[in-house]
Amino acid sequence: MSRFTLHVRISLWLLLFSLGLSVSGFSQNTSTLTITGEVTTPLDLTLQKLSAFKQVSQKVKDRDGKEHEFKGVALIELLEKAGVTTGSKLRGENLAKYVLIKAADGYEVIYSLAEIDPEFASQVIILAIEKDGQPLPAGEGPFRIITPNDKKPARWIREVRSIKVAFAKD
Ligand SMILES: Nc1nc2c(c(=O)[nH]1)N[C@H]1C(S)=C(S)[C@@H](COP(=O)(O)O)O[C@H]1N2
Ligand SMILES: [Mo]
Repeated sequence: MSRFTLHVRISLWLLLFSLGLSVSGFSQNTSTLTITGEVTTPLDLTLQKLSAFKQVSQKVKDRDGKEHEFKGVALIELLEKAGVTTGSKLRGENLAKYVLIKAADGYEVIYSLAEIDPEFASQVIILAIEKDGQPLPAGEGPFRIITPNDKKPARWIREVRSIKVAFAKD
């Protein structure tokens, strides 16, 4: 093979590789997260919109006992933006509301509103967009819930796509 052909081949590979990278980066950046159900304002959030909210971080240990620092937005802030019954409105029948969180792989978890509201809970549940200073990788992000006080990370749902607020009672 001539040096020229080799050069062309390497350039083509590099081009394809960087195209692949930008396509996967693009799909991460355009992923959206919806907040619907018992809300006054349904939300359609992107990574960019989430970056505009106040950022908080949480240091937690993963299931292997390794410490990580997750950064993102307090879940309560997002629910408040969507007009969910929080704070002084979280009483009476509203205490029977929960949030159902669904991921890209079909995994689902729930939290009751009282578990998320700071007037009840002492922990701050976050919708993380960064881990150890980097955007969450594909398969984990772009959005992941972190619940620092849960002793097991099973509700730290990765690849969150939707959050729906609903009544548990009829
Ligand atoms: N989307 C999604 N999130 C998920 C899971 C899953 O299967 N799908 N598994 C959960 C469980 S059971 C655990 S123990 C943790 C594992 O987190 P890790 O992958 O960071 O170790 O993710 C949680 N989040
Ligand atoms: Mo797990």
